[in-house]
Order: sequence, then C-alpha cells, then structure tokens
Amino acid sequence: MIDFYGLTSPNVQKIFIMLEECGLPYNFKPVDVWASAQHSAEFTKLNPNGKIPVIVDQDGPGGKPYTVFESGAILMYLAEKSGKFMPKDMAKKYDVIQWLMIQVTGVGPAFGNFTHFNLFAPKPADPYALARYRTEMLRLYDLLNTRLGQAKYLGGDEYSIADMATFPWTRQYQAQGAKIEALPNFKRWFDDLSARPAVKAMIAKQADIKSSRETATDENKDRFFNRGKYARA
Ligand SMILES: N[C@@H](CCC(=O)N[C@@H](CS)C(=O)NCC(=O)O)C(=O)O
Repeated sequence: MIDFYGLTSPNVQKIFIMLEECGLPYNFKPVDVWASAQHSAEFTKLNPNGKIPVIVDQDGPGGKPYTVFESGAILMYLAEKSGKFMPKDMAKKYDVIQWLMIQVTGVGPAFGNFTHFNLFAPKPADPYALARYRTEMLRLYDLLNTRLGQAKYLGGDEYSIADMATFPWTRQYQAQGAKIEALPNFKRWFDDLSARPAVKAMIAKQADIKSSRETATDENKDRFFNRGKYARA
C-alpha cells in the first residue's frame, strides 16, 4: 500500500495519474497547504522541504517503508517499482527523462510563476514579472508543440511519465493565453491524454478534495507565498 500526501495542485495531479495508470493501491492523505499543514512536525519528518506531493511506500525496497518527495522523483520511483511508463532501453529511457526534466525545471516554475503574478500577487500585477513568465510559458508551449510534431508523446513513441508530469500544468491552457489554433500537435496530445481513464479518474478525485484555498487566512497565505512577516528580503 502507498500513502499519498497531497491536495489539488498540478504536481499532485501527476501522481494521481501515475497511481491510477499503474493500478497501484493507495491511501490518499490530504495535506491542506492553505492551512499551513505542510509545516507540521509530522509532515516535515516526511519532507523536510515542506511541500506536497509525498508518498510513503509501505512495501519499499527490501520490503521496508520508503518515503519519496519531489514529484519527478516520485514518478521515477513508481515507474521503476511498476516497470511501466519508462522504457528499459537506455536511449529511450533518457529521452523520457529529458522531457521529464523540461517539465520539472522549466514548465513547472514558469507556469507556476505566471499563475502567481497573474492571480495571486497584489494588484496591479508587476508588468515586468508578468511579461517575463508569460513569455517563457508561451515559448514552452511552442516547444511542446514542436516536440509533439516529431513524436507521438513527449518521450517518444510511447506514453510515459514525461506526459503525466506535463499534462496537469497545461490543463488551463485557455486561461494561460495559449493560442490553441497555432498549437495543433499539442492539441492532439492534450485531447489524447484527456480521454485516458486514469486522467478522468484523477479529475474526478480532485473534485472531491476539500481545500481551504478560498477561505485561507492572510497569515496562511503570507506563509504560503513567502511574503509579509515571512519575507526575508
Ligand atoms: N518541486 C516540487 C514542488 C512542490 C510544490 O511546490 N508543491 C506545492 C503545491 S501547492 C506546495 O506544497 N506548496 C506549499 C508551500 O510551498 O508551502 C515537486 O515537484 O514536488
């Protein structure tokens, strides 16, 4: 059994998709990051970085419980455990890892910062920050579209953890301002993934999760966003 700690964000959605795709049994344990639950002593024992997602595999290596944090590492762990969604051939495997890293180091930070400055930062939004992250996000949409014109999936011929990692960040492509008519390869991939039963299961499960995002206190929001009394600059 796998204990899966998370809430509703894209980094958590990736892990829902992978667990559903693999058919691995899991217990979902909500961590309300809008109520500062990620900073509890109990949770930071699992992830000293104080962020979700985290998994604890009760049947880890050597039959012992094993904890994994960082969504990219969790996807790689589950791929190795299940023997699925990561090719064994070395070149094909590194094709997948390269596109997984593009998501972890590029798509996640750029799309996340765009969302922060667009929706959460004090208004009026800083035009420099907004333009910087919007430009990088739209550049990455073009990159995904180009790649998906060369290969059916991000990692190559087969659906993999690179696709599962990227899809949740693109679910809001309309609100993010991506011009879908100029991204036909991306659109084909997006529709293909949206039709997968595991992706539909993730979306249904997300709808049932209770979060205090809409009712978060100013104190909890400041801690989440590293501002106010939590700012170090
Ligand atoms: N690089 C991490 C990022 C995880 C992350 O940023 N998680 C957010 C999801 S809302 C979080 O826990 N934020 C709470 C906080 O930063 O205090 C991963 O890919 O797992």
